[in-house]
Amino acid sequence: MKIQEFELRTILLPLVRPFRTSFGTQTSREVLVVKVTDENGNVGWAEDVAMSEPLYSPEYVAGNLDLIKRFLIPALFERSEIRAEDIAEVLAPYLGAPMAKAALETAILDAQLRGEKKSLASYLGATKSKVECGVSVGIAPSIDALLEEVGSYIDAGYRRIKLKIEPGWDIEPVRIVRETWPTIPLQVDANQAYARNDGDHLAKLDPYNLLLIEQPLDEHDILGHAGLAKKVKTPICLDESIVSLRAAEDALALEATTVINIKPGRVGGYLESVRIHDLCVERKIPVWCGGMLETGIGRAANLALAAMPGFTLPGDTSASSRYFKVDVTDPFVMDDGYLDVPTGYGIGVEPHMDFLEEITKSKEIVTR
Ligand code: OSB
Ligand code: MG
Repeated sequence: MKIQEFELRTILLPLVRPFRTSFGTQTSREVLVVKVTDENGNVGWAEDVAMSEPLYSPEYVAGNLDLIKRFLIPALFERSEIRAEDIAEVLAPYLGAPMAKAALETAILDAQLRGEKKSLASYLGATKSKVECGVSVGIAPSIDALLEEVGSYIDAGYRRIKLKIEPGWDIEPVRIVRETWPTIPLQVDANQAYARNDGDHLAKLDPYNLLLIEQPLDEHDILGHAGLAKKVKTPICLDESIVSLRAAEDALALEATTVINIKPGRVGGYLESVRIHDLCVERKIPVWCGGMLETGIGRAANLALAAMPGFTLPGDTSASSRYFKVDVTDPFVMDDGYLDVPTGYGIGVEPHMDFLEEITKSKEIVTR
């Protein structure tokens, strides 16, 4: 396709409840939304999953907006014709920024697929029409508040609970949630909050039949995770550390992880996500789709990915109502613990423009 223009928009959406993790508390979601238009008028949408501040990863909204305008879009405009499959290579000279690159690649892929009248799910090789939903539960103000929140999700039909943990909020909340719901699939996410010598402490989670412990140590500490995996019986699952296919290969070779969380933004896009999925299928490593508090735009694409056959564990693919009172697209509504995979062309959803305009903080158009 020949790209005509990009529209770069930042929006701000309040969360239905504060989301506290070991890296901070989010009360709203600021999102950089990318819209691309090609010479034939095909439009593609994507969201950059970077957050307002560089707390989960080095990327952040204002930084990515600058990077995209200053370097990435000019590199794309140098090509007269481009396909989504070329984007990663064209942008590779500019280091890092997988979330910014993923947003551009996904918007272009959406426009390309709409032009070809094909859904993202079929393009990726999805085999499921609906996916099982898990939910990520923030660090609560009290045990009572935690039980109330988890109970509301279980009543809503969620099929897997993930508790955010940090030192001081770990063994006890897990013990009580496990005692209250003895059979619910349960896992924890530490977002790098522990140290190499916390192995004995984290082993105290072993009696509670957890599916996995997500990212206990620093994202760069692959050897530390390998050491921890020998001390702790609960499977280790890396999130922040898996920034590419190569990082996944290294972590598996070093036995630092036995489950992998794939987030398209974190690995540079859906095409790299498919490569990691394929590696995991070949190695019989269970995979699940992570979340970044996406709006309906990112959620639609994640559901297409999570419908691939290797995604054997429920993901952080929750319903719109878990995050927002009003979503930017038609809301994703859970039915019996599942969300339907969109079947329309491209990502299969479109933002509601009136609402999008209402929550827009800034908007600019970059033309060739
Ligand atoms: O570590 O998985 C994470 C949200 C923002 C940043 C990092 C993470 C998360 C979540 C929520 O756990 C996942 C979701 O429901 O989108
Ligand atoms: Mg995580």
